[in-house]
Amino acid sequence: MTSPPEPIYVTRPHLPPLADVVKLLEGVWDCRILTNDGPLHQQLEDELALFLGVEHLSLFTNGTLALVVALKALRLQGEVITSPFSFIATSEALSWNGLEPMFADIDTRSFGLDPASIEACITPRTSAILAVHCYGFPCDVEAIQRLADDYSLRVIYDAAHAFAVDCHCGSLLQHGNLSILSFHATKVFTTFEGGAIISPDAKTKKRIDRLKNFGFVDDSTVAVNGINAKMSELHAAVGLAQLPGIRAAIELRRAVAEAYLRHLAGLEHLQLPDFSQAARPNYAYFPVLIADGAPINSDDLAEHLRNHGIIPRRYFHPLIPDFQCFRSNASADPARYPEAVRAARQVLCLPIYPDLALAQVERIAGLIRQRFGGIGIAADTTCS
Ligand code: T4K
Repeated sequence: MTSPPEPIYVTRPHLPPLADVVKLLEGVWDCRILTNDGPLHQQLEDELALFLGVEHLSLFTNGTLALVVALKALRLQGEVITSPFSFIATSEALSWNGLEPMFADIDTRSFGLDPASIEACITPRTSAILAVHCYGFPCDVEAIQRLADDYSLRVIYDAAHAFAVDCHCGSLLQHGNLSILSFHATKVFTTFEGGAIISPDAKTKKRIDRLKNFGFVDDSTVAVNGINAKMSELHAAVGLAQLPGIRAAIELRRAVAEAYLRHLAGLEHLQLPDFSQAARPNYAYFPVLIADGAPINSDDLAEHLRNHGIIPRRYFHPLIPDFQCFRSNASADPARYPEAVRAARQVLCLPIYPDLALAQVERIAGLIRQRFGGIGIAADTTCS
């Protein structure tokens, strides 16, 4: 009897050769430095900064703690304008800092915050904008910076999805006061669990490095109420082994994305992602929007694909303000963010990862066409 084929999940980690990790771990076994700014941790910080085209990078246990510490480092108070269309960690990090999320609307091309909606949310209590480069698509960084300058606000980018993305003026991670990355198993670059903060200068990096190490300045001095959010040598080893192959892995992702775009082109009622928004995209996700007038909705399509062993995900449904812990928030009102509501209703993220076979992409696209009821080619429905 033949076993059923493996399901195709929304993502699958791209792992470095195990021998490369083991080689690095042999050094750890020799020197017995397991954590606390060990040699692999230092090496990964240096190599990642170089690779990403940034100057100051601090490694973290995960992206959520990086965000919690980034917000703490900026000494924010009051309200922070943020996106309802994100992973819940974005707003949870605000709550952990005693900050109140104020949900603004997004635009459904970039899936980032709409600057006009941000401006409408500003009150005397607003201290910052926490924007998300959702799916790795750049936010409107120039417009957001103009608002920050006009209203004296700080800007933090949740760039959990935006590893190695360039906008038209270089690394996307250079914008705002701080950016954070996630290196979770489901991300383009992974250390199993991990994350980072990108700082604009050495002084800020020093403060952040203290914050992630209990606030210690030296053995007997704690300068600030910190936390333990350090990355271990084991996780750093995985990152170091993965870095040499990451550009090739992103190229493989590109081939998958282009195959989807080709096979799904012209399908009426289906909005395809626009990767041209970034000068150098990372193809982290492949979100499609199913228009309200379509013969099926995103749940129907997800079910149809699941019946064929394909497991897409509705990132990000429910919206953050729909979760119990944010429902009583003053800005948790769908009338304030209609485009985010629409995106959450219509979105489906299709499987994308470096070793997804192009024949499988063609099969998934064929199943989608089939469920839409044939090949229905329309004149102008793709955005890429
Ligand atoms: N900000 C944003 C905008 C984020 O999206 C995230 C995380 C964060 C901040 C916080 O960063 P971290 O603290 O996580 O570093 C996943 C991830 O857990 C989460 O990291 C990610 N965003 C979010 C968008 O997605 P789930 O609940 O979808 O994960 P899970 O376990 O269902 O995985 C999805 C699929 O991936 C599985 O069906 C199979 C595959 N997979 C997953 C894991 C964990 C594997 O093949 N191997 C694995 O080890 O949340």
